[in-house]
Amino acid sequence: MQECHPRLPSVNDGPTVVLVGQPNVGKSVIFGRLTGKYANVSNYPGTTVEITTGTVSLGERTFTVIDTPGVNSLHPHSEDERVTRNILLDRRPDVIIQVAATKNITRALILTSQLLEFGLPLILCLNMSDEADQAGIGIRYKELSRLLGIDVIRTVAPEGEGLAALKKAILSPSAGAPQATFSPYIERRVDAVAALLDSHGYCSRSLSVMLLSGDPDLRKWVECAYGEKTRKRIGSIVREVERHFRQPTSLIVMKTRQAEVKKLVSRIVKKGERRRSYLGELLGRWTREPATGFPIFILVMMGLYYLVGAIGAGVFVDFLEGTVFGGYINPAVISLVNHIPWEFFREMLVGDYGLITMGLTYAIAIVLPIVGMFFLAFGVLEDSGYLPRLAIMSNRLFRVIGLNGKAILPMVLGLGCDTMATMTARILETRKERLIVTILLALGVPCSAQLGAILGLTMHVSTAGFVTVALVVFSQLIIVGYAAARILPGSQSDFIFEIPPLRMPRISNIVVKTYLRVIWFLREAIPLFLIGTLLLFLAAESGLLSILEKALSPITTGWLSLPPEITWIFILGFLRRDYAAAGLFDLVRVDPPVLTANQVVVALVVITLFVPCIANFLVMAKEQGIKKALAIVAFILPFAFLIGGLLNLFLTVFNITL
Ligand SMILES: Nc1nc2c(ncn2[C@@H]2O[C@H](COP(=O)(O)OP(=O)(O)OP(=O)(O)O)[C@@H](O)[C@H]2O)c(=O)[nH]1
Ligand SMILES: [Mg+2]
Repeated sequence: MQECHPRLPSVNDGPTVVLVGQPNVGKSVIFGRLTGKYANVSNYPGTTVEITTGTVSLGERTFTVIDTPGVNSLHPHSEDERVTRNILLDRRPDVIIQVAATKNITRALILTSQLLEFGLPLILCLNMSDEADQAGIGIRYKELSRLLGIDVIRTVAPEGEGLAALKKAILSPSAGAPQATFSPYIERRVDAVAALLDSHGYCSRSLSVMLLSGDPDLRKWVECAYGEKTRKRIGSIVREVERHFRQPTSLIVMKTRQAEVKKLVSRIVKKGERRRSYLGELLGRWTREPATGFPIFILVMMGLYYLVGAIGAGVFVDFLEGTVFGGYINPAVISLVNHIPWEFFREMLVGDYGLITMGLTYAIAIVLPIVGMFFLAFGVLEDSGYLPRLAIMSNRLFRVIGLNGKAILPMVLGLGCDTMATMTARILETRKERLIVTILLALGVPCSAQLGAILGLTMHVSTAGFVTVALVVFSQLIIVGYAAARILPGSQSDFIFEIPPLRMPRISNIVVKTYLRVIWFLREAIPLFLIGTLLLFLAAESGLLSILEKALSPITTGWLSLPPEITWIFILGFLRRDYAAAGLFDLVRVDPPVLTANQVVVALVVITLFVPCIANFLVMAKEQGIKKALAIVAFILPFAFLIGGLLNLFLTVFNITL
């Protein structure tokens, strides 16, 4: 058979276990527990948007384990859901583990009913049973297992509870039997479609039900895999069923499943005493309601401002830059380097644009403490379940810019790293929404190091400076979003978003996550910082830098009223946003400062709105195609200078000093 789906990244051949389940139910925690490999774990739906693979050895056998993005059903609505559905079709896993939140067992069992139709070995892992216990929801595990014909295992993944039983079950799983029986009319059509697919011989009942439910994506796949003739024959059966019923077939299928699951649930769920956690519930409600939610939001932001701006960009940077690098490392390196007879190399290493005195110092002494603090604070926010709550409060605002509250996740994650966040845009349902989010991320969502520099620098300047930068950037996001929502073709989706409960962040998860992010930052940033410094050094030595400074002076010193030194900062901005931020940070902290308060604010606005860094550009090209990525950059670059200049004009005309 022809290959009709994007193949997975190469994984070892051999038995495969696929973890599937609704979003935010603990799949990635179980993946980590099984494979010993960390997959990102956060308390919001949509953490995993791409598959992660690892291995586990059980007895004599080594299984490839695949962690997948959460799915609400096997009729995908978004890009990440499609990834999961396609894996089941492509990969013919040897074992499917459905991970479920025990508290939401009804929803989980609807997915189970779909998974059983694949006819593949299935294990149902009822996770988060600690939370179900608290809510007074008891499960008759044995009975459920008997009724479904598969292993049902109780787990509390972060504690490792039930993992041994899960591993045992992987070695001898059973396939169970389809639960949902549809009306005889539909059953006959299911069989007819399945017969057409039978040459494939794989999960034909499940495929058949999905096709009858009207899945345009699958129809294309059928044409590719079975040819046009089969697609047309199936198409005519699908249309016949559609004509027969007044309602969409998917709705009828879903109703049958719901009825079956309802019967099942009444047999296996025991309601017990609910143990209330008043504080958790109260806080959970307060963060969602506007009257209390808004002040809490301000408090959270102030906390972030203090941690990243005052402690990260203040105390830690001062210590690392002043004491560690300024007091020990740089003097020691300079005295060593002074033994080198060639001035060119001495300058290259420790001069004004020295690899060590500038490149490494910026990366480790300025950016690292800022992003480190940010990652730590952000990890706590991610794990508490606070971020998705912002979705409710921001839904109205997002409507204006062609999105809905769900888009808050990629936008807020952009504050960590715009590159990662651009990938998270996959959780959005329509192409248009994904494109708008990609544009806005590239345009005006500062990444962690930039944000840290904004916070740190405006602390040097004034609160008015911070407010100005924030207002200008925010208003541009709204204006551009508003325009994009009207200009770009495509549709906007409804706001359906699962809000998880507030959970106590787990220190071990936050430590691992922050550590991995810091390592990732060092790996990504240091080479680029060094390359950037080298290029800058060569440009300065060859005289190219002063030529560029002159050539760009109508914009830099003219339109923006900034000193000529700003040129190299803008050039670095092309490479990495945080490098530009660090450069600016350095220019302001020297005594006397090279920039006035107004200039700092104008420069910050420009570098925040400035082009995305190389990594972000590459991801944009991957997700949206090179043409759109180039178009976005072609729009943003002049736009950033335009807005910076207009702000400068405004401040000058009205004689405002920040
Ligand atoms: N109390 C409790 N929390 C859990 C349990 N399992 C996972 N969690 C928490 O639930 C949240 C979601 O876990 P993930 O592993 O990221 O969930 P996921 O299913 O991979 O989510 P997506 O990738 O978004 O689909 C995290 O905050 C976990 O710490 C559990 O058994 N009990
Ligand atoms: Mg996950």
